Amino acid sequence: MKRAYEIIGAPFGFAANKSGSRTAPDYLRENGLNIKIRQRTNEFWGSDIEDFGNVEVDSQINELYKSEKTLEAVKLYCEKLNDCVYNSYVRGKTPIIIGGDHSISVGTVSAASRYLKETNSKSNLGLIWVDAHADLNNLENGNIHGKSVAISLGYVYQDMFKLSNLTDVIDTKNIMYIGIRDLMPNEYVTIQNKNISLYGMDKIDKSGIREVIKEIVSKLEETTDGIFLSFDIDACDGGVYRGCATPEVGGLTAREAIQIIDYVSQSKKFMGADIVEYSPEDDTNGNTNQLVIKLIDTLVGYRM
Ligand code: 5AB
Ligand code: MN
Ligand code: MN
Ligand code: MN
Repeated sequence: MKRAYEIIGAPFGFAANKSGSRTAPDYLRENGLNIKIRQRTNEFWGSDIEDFGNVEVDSQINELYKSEKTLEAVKLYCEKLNDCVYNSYVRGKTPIIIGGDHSISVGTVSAASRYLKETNSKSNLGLIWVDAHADLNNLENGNIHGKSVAISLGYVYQDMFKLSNLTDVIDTKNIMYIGIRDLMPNEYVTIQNKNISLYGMDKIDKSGIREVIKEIVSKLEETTDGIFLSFDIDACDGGVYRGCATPEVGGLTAREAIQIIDYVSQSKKFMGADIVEYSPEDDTNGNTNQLVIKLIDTLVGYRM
């Protein structure tokens, strides 16, 4: 399917235990992204692609962080990102957002939902969350990048978020988790109580990734109006791909990750994706850089 992709950098890294992901968008542009995307996709593979540039962390957001108001910083940044991604949809683009830590998905997921609401009168967004973690922590303490899904659902920080368009943007029945292998007890309880679909590594071991992703996409194609993919690099095997804040051994292989992206991005309901948590400074052997470039190439239609 031919699409007009728009790459949007989201260099926000204040919400993780380590802030290495803040440099990822610019680092990737200088290390593999530009040349590959321009040459392969534009001229040969037929899809259009443009680099929008970054949604910058401005001085006001920086100040909030410095005065220990990280949650306020996340909110302000995600409001900015929401507007940018929403406008990308209005221009007819398929946005591909490069994080930043996973808190930026509060901005991207809400933007996809907002666009669906405005075009279909209701928002019935499907969300595929590929991650070692569920990011569903609903406790007030702890790193905010571990709570993005909880914020999108309106399960935490309601005082702060309820008047914004960032929260209450997705239904639990439309969330599909892939690759999860490190759940907190409160996340486990929420997943059980709300009956959220979870395809952990054990399921992938048993059925194979092709079956898993086919099942997920066909369910969401039937029941939702659009599919957004949120891909945390720590979903991939942390024994091999060390370039993120929280590497976890026993995750996806490169081929499994590529297959997920390849399959999802060919769905007619695919609305775009974010790729988050890549941390160049933790990527001492460059493996993760190569993987991320490959994943972005796959997203924008470079196929083998
Ligand atoms: B990520 C953990 N649940 O809250 C926590 O990388 C990990 O966006 C969060 O998935 C990881 O600290 C957040 C143990
Ligand atoms: Mn995550
Ligand atoms: Mn994670
Ligand atoms: Mn992570």
